[in-house]
Amino acid sequence: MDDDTPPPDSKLTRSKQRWASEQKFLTGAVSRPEDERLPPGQHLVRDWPVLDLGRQPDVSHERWRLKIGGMVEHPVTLDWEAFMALPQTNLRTDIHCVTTWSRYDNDWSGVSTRDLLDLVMPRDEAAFVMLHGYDGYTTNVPLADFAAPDALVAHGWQGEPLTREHGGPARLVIPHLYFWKSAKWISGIELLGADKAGFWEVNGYHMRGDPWAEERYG
Ligand SMILES: Nc1nc2c(c(=O)[nH]1)N[C@H]1C(S)=C(S)[C@@H](COP(=O)(O)O)O[C@H]1N2
Ligand SMILES: [Mo]
Repeated sequence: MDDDTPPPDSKLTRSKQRWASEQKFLTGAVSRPEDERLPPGQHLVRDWPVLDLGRQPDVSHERWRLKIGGMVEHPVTLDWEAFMALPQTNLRTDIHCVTTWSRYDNDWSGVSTRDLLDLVMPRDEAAFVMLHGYDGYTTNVPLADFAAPDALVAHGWQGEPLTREHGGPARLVIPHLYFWKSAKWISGIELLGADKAGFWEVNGYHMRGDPWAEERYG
């Protein structure tokens, strides 16, 4: 993993820190009406924006490893071959980014987080997950959200390999949370007993990040 390199400072990073302190984009709406597909304060886009810390690691399939550890019975480090040999899942989901864009109908292929958890067997005390990316990015989620039935580590999008700019070879996708929780270039899944703030969470963003409750800022 390249986790020991601190994420770079950038203009976007600084504006997002400022938005958190100003509570930008909050509308005050909270409930999710049955027939509503677009969460409060969001607008629909057709293209797929690229957002990250400005460093897009180039990770070959040969070098790629996914380490799953922490509070689990059987920690594993998967190489690409072992990852691709796991049961494969295809899912269509929406994306909701905290910067207010949403994108409908993304066709993902990958390995469901439930299948990954079955492999390592979380201990009873495990309640949170820290995700690590090859760019040094981290983000935290409750284990229950990580284990949602439509969450997966994706290597394909619309029938093609996931591109490097969108987190290829593989990224996390947790569709029911804001997209910053979906770590690109995923290198590690670390199960924790107590919640711990990741990169954006340290910088004023929410520990859970439910778009329907507008959990933008913590
Ligand atoms: N490793 C890593 N994952 C990341 C990020 C990042 O900077 N590094 N940015 C997050 C944010 S803020 C968003 S909105 C989405 C953007 O994914 P996309 O570029 O594929 O749209 O990735 C998330 N995952
Ligand atoms: Mo984001």
